[in-house]
Amino acid sequence: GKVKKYLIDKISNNEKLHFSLLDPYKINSKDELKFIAKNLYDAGTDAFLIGGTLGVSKEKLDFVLSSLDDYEIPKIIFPSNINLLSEKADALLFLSLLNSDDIYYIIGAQIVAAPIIKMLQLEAIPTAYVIVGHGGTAAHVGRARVIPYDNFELAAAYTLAAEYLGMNFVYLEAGSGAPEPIKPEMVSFIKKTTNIPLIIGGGIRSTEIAIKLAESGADIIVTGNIIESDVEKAIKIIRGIKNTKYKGI
Ligand code: 1GP
Repeated sequence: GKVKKYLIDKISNNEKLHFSLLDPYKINSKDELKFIAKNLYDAGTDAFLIGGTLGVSKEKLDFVLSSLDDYEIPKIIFPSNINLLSEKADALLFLSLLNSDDIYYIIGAQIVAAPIIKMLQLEAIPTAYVIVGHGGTAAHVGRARVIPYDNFELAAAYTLAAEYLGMNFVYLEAGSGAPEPIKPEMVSFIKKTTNIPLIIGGGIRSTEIAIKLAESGADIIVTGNIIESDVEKAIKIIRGIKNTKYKGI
């Protein structure tokens, strides 16, 4: 568990982490990718997360992974299905979509993927995936029974269940491009109930909201769309959360 250790060590050190989500379907050229990746790396992003729900072929995935070889941070696959597996990654979030109505996304895809992951010698990081609010394409495809933005108790119950199931992380997702991110108040409510590290993503477009989420207890902030549309904004988000500590608010 090299990558898991790298992440947990930083979190235990009270550091706030940032994941740069790159969607291979949305990346058009190697030059564009190199420009974005260098900027994010220099700003201090902690890992590249590679994934997307639609249009990701093995070729596109491998193209993105091999273009990131120059950087000394982990390349972690964020799989939407079993087509997102590659030996070129350092690890993958081994996700179970806990609030899916379809058993395939809870344990079906996982049993098909597990022997392949072993064969590829990929590090699998047990992660509960829980979709909140807007949900976006991930909720539609994953048949998620989304948790309303203001149902903090329900989100906390899922998170606690994930902790008792032995997951290492909980990824609370509002959906890529969501009009509203997860509320900082929800994160803070959950943080008071459980100890499990929280990954928060979906619809995070401003430094202010990223900082609020980190102060409320988000351990890892994920940004995707903003990286491709405005890398300068993504850089500000990274720098902003790096100066932030959990305030217990
Ligand atoms: C999606 O949480 C991520 O899975 C990132 O969302 O693209 O809205 O930043 P955005």
